[in-house]
Amino acid sequence: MTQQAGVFITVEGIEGVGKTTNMAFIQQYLQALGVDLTVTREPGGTPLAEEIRGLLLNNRDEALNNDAELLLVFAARAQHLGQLIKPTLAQGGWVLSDRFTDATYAYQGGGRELSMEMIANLEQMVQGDLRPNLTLLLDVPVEVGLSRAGQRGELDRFEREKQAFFEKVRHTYLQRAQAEPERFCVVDASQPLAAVQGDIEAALRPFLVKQGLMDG
Ligand code: T5A
Repeated sequence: MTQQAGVFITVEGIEGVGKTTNMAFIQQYLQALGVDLTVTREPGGTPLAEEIRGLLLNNRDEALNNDAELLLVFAARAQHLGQLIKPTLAQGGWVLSDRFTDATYAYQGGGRELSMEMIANLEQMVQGDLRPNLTLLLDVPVEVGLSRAGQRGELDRFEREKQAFFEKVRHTYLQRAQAEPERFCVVDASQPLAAVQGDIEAALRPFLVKQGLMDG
């Protein structure tokens, strides 16, 4: 692990899995325990990184080259890390982020089929040894996620991708969770919201015990 003093938690999953909904729940849960929490998201999290988010998500006539997409994701991340994540962790704060680099492996690596090795090199360059301490992967079948996301009006550039793209994204997420069980907790997010939040709480508890915030 890195020499960070704080704690870094990320929430991941395909479109419509319920990240935004459950981020609010996790935030309330942690703050009730007295955690000094900064909530953020990727791509984005700072004004400049949010501008890059616009470049990545907005629909336009000119197609975005896959390598350009990957570099924009990491450009936004470098800014986010430098301005917000690293300073917060260095001061002992906790950071809760809606997506981080697992999304790059899943979308650009799995979905776009870019080289995982190239992504790992960029990850090392931009992050050094910094990795999340805990990653909650909310998992639903692709058709469930897309149907939830589709109810919100106009689709962004990623949401316009076909089901096969999201199957590859989901598969890559699950592979990564299997490869790093000590960091990932996979939650079945196809259940009713109360059950999902019960499982999130159950996944957080042992982590919070280890952090000394709860009794075992
Ligand atoms: N991206 C990002 C990359 O390609 N590479 C990267 O490295 C990074 C960081 C970001 C996009 O950028 C890409 C991936 C993404 O395409 P985003 O806004 O973060 O976009 O992600 P989205 O997945 O588009 O966010 P969504 O808002 O679509 O999904 P959420 O947040 O997972 O879902 P949420 O909470 O809005 O819920 C969707 C609907 O489902 C309902 C909610 O009420 C809501 O209506 N819902 C449930 N309904 C029934 N049962 C439940 N358990 C429910 N949970 C939620």
